[in-house]
Amino acid sequence: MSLFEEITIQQVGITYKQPLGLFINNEYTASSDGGKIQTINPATEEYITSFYAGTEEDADRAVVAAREAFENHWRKTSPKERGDLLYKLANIVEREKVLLAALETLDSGKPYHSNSLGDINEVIKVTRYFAGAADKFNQGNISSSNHDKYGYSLKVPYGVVAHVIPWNYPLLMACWKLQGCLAAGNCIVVKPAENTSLSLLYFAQLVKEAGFPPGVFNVVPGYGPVAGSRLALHPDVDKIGFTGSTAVGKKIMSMAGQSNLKDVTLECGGKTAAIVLDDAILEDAIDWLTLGIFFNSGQNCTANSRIYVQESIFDEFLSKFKENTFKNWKFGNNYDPFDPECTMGPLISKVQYDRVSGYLSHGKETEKLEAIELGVVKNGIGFFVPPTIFINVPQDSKLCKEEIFGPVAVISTFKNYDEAVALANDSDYGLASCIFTENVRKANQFVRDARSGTVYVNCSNEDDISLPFGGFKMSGIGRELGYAGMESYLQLKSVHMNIGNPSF
Ligand code: TXE
Repeated sequence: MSLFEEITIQQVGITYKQPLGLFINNEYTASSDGGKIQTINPATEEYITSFYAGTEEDADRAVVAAREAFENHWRKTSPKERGDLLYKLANIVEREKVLLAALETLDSGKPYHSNSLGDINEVIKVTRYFAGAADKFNQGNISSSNHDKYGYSLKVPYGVVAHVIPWNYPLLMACWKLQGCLAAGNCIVVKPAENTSLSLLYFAQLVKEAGFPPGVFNVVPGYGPVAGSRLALHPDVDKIGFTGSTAVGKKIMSMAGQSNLKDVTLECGGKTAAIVLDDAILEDAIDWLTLGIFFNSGQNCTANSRIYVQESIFDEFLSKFKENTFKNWKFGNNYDPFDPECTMGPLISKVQYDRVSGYLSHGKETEKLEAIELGVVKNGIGFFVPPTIFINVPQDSKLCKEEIFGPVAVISTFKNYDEAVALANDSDYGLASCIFTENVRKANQFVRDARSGTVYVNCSNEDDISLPFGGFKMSGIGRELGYAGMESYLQLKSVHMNIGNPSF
């Protein structure tokens, strides 16, 4: 029962030891029943390795470790101590950047140069951001009490916080949550996605190296309905943070309610609409929009998968959109995500490949929509899907309503601003919206009209970790990043300090 395996990633010339065990109390350990999950390279379909899958008992073990660490010492640490540890962690991640990025590419198929390195750079950035935030975003208020009383509110950590992570940004989505949560003073049990656990397992030993004490940071990889559900139902978990599908987000919320009414932060799916008005600078808009739908092969919760273009500029838009896609979005030589030319990798798994292919055939065959493929997949190995657009799609089409989570956009027209806003807001989701226009009044009006947690004006899928991120409607509850990324992991305690009357 080996807890490590030597893996070579030839493309970056690195051989390293991959941890395969759960990480509890700063040690790697086998799962209670010895069960493992196989992981494969989605670009080649080759087997990489197998890691231990946490059971309910293992999740319980991790929660006990986290609780003990919280009560015995972590809750007594100062914000500065936590910030210092996060700064150390950021430096260690920087040292390991090439390996971590290569690992993401191997395990998830992300293009190494244009995508994975960026993910790890952002992990470093977000770690430093919350290191600095540790002693700043947690201040309470003093109330205007009477002379005999001193009333104030404190922001305190929850205690034990569980996190359930998706596979589209394996380490980055984890760090969006974990760093703010640690900075706030909580202890953590995190479950990565089944198909992308390697990077977080490797990262765990870096957390230990930075000096985080045993039990503060625990990783329990495993299946959602087993380890994930146990964490959501656990009576001693105080809060759960989740990113994934809306269907599972609903289950997490319901499990939180069924058990101990733990608090939840949910970041669920999206169906971002982008409006292109006739005065937009088309080349710029199209650069953003192809990035917004094809980056990470469309596996983004904010992917601008619905594009509404003002009727009068539709033909020009379409021809420039096609040209831009052919030029910028490529599988690279030999369909190798490590190739410097590769900007588009495979989908994460056979399951996702089948799901996205199902939408493509539904659009083409069942709804008889006009589809245009803007790339060719030739080799038949790996879960590659060509960038595809559907033209003039009716608003009630499944392609307009459901999150496809692949490189697939619907492009339709509108006559005027009011119609465009009605179309954009016509969704169960409300994660993000975009508008492209040179008219500042229209842009400002859209910022007010859009029913979404984020509004992009003349951009799309823009990264900014200093701004809160989260959804309206069925896209979720709560916020990550920015001041909210720490506030989400703090709760308010009000204090009535009687310094006047010795008795009532
Ligand atoms: O997600 P799941 P899947 C959307 C996207 C995609 C669809 C399905 O539309 O096509 O979801 O992807 C854990 N209790 N997003 O099936 O199942 C699971 O182990 C507790 C959007 O992979 O939601 C994994 O760790 N946990 C999204 C995590 O939930 C459970 C990112 C996400 O998996 C569980 C990913 C359960 N019963 C997918 N079942 C985004 N918002 O960015 C599963 N999990």
